[in-house]
Amino acid sequence: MLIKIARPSDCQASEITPESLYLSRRAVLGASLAGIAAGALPGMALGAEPSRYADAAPGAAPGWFTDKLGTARWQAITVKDEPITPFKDATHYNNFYEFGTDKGDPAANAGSLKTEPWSLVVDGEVAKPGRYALEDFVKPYQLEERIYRLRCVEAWSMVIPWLGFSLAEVLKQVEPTSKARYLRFETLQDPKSMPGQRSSFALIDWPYVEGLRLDEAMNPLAILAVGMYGRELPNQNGAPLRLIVPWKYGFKSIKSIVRISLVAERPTTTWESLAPTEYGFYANVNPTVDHPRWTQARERRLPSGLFSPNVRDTLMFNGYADEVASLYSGLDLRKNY
Ligand SMILES: Nc1nc2c(c(=O)[nH]1)N[C@H]1C(S)=C(S)[C@@H](COP(=O)(O)O)O[C@H]1N2
Ligand SMILES: [Mo]
Repeated sequence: MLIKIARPSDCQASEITPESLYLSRRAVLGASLAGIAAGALPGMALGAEPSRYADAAPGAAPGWFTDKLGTARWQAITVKDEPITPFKDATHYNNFYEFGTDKGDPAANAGSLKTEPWSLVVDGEVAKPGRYALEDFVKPYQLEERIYRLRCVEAWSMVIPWLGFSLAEVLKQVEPTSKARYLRFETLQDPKSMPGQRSSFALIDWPYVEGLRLDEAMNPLAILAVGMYGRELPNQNGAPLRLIVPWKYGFKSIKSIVRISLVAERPTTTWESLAPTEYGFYANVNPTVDHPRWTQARERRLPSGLFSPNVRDTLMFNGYADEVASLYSGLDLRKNY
């Protein structure tokens, strides 16, 4: 059941909490959000290399990551004149429903996620399917720093320095067949370490699934990230491997990926299947197509507070129109939101 609320006239945090609001209204049907286990803070061990970002907590990177960092291309893509969001905000204001629906839940609970060893399956319509240990999967690719805007469908945004590699390069290696038209990504399903998957009111049909058209996935902006702020990904940000598609709303950027399948049909994705009138398959950032419950014309850039809300205009394709608009020529973006 969808509960409609009055459309706010501007971006106010108190009114715009769509994904979590949607869930918490459902949760009212039950008692409280039970089953959320406390965990240690992830990735806070000592002894790692000092980060290039002074405010970033050092991680406890696995050896393969530290090796890759040595040959990383720093600032391969950057955002001009927009400061990078403080590490603290990027790691303590998260959406990762496997660990709870409040913004602070992932940081508090994701310590239980075991990211080593990690294996990844690539299958479906590819000439070279395989199951890889993460370090073997990552080995062939050039690590690059990509400083991108991240725009959540909830109308807040950040600027985050990711470390990752080109998804197009991965596709070249696995060789999609002529039948492959879409990618389907799947997050880990492990109720033992993911309290959100144990919650009896969770309406998400786990595992979390996302998808892209093959030509979108081939766009040079699309990356698989293994790090941020000069270090490995903190668990709450989707360790050890996540998708980043900066011209789309944040929910497309699926975390903690265990499977990538090349498929002929458009995959059924998590938020689209939950509320198809609110969250589309494309989910391209578009200030001219409002969410049914709030405007998408503006966004709160974090850090954002009561006295300095830091509201700015949302840009078409999140500011990446030059790079991606041609993917959608001839497509009605009002219908294909
Ligand atoms: N598996 C999984 N991936 C996910 C989500 C989630 O709940 N589960 N939330 C999405 C949403 S709504 C956003 S805005 C981004 C947030 O990424 P960040 O926490 O690193 O900023 O992750 C996306 N990826
Ligand atoms: Mo989001």
